[in-house]
Amino acid sequence: MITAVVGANWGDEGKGKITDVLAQESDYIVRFQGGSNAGHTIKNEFGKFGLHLMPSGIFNKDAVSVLGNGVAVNARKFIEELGSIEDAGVPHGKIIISDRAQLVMSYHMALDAYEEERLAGHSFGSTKAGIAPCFSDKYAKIGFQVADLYSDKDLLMERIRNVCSIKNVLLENLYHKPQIKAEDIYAELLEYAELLKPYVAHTSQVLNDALRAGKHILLEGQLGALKDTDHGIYPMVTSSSTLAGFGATGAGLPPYAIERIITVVKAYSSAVGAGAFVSELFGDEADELRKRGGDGGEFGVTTGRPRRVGWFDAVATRYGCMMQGATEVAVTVVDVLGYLDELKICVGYEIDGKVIKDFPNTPLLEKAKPVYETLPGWKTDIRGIKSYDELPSECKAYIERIEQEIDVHVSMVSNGPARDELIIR
Ligand code: 2SA
Ligand code: MG
Repeated sequence: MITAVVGANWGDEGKGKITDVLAQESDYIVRFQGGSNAGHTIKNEFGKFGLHLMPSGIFNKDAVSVLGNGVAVNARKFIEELGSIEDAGVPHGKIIISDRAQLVMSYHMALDAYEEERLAGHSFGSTKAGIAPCFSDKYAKIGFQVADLYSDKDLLMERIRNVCSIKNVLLENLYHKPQIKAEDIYAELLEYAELLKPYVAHTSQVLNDALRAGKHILLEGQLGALKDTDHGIYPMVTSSSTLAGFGATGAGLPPYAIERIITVVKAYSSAVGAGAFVSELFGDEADELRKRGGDGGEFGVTTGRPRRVGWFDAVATRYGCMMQGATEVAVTVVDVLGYLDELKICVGYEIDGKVIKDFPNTPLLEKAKPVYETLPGWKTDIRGIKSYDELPSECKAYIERIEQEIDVHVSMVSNGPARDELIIR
């Protein structure tokens, strides 16, 4: 059977932790989209890790970690990350990378940074990990799949020269930056061929065989529904689908086999990068929440930049859960909110004098003002609590109000960063 762990919000919901917990009972843990733009924080007996490309299941030595065909693979980052995990003494399991995954090239990262620089005050706030240029090239059919690393030199050179002629027009005329040379790109591909060789596999075949053999497969999503290319706050989105439905494509598995879609919902809102954020907080209130949030503050795991924070947005989250096809919800970082006298929940958007409950398209979203409901705080530290019934009544009321708004059963409540700080309801 297949389980997916995905995000309902703007990313950084705590999917890494939930994946790490579920990975203990999984045979395969698969990343199916995104690339090293992701930052998944995990705290376990080996230490605290900020994973980017590596599936969060790497800590189960009996499971296979898979980078599926839907992933943008940065070979150098992959080796670097693996090295840091090995240096920490983690006895990890086998890792395989799809021969159909796209390669992130050095010019993708450069072009991502140049474009953000060119857009200046109007930039997307990308992670500069080369994600948008890499996925654009994939769909423009000028990208390189991992399998291409082991193909005939003449064929490869022809494609490289084509890429150079396209990219160099941009580099020279738009960005006024150094051009790329075919020999350098070839050398880069040779380097990646060497680095990735031990890991390359026909992963969709491996996964389908595993599925037929009754193995447990866990699909690990990156970012959240609101950063999905189609259904998110376009164009302030990422360049691959963040939805569980895409898990079938990005891993090469049958869609009907995804039985459980655990959608991770953050107990307050956070986002990085540009884009409308209706329930955003500013000033001291925001600083306080940012400082107390996450595990050591709400700062980007990849870029280190401060995250924008705000009240729980029920309109956006209900939509996020719907787009994910959530079968159950895990609410995370609830412990962080224990300092507040009262909490607000955004239960509607006011647009041009009318209150709506269904998440609108981007031009309308830009005009939306939050409609809040206020709930009492619980004013106590809930870390260490092991059962749902033992939570303070105000905390349960907050969770149950969220549940009512999103209309999906809350099956897990995370009350701390560690693996065992998870209440199963
Ligand atoms: P990109 O780099 O092309 O995918 O950026 C496009 C938008 O997607 C957002 N984005 C993210 N949002 C939250 N978390 C992300 N990962 C890191 C983390 C981010 C970091 O976990 O902290 O370190 O800053 C992530 N990656 C991409 C991005 O902000 C753009 O809005
Ligand atoms: Mg993250």
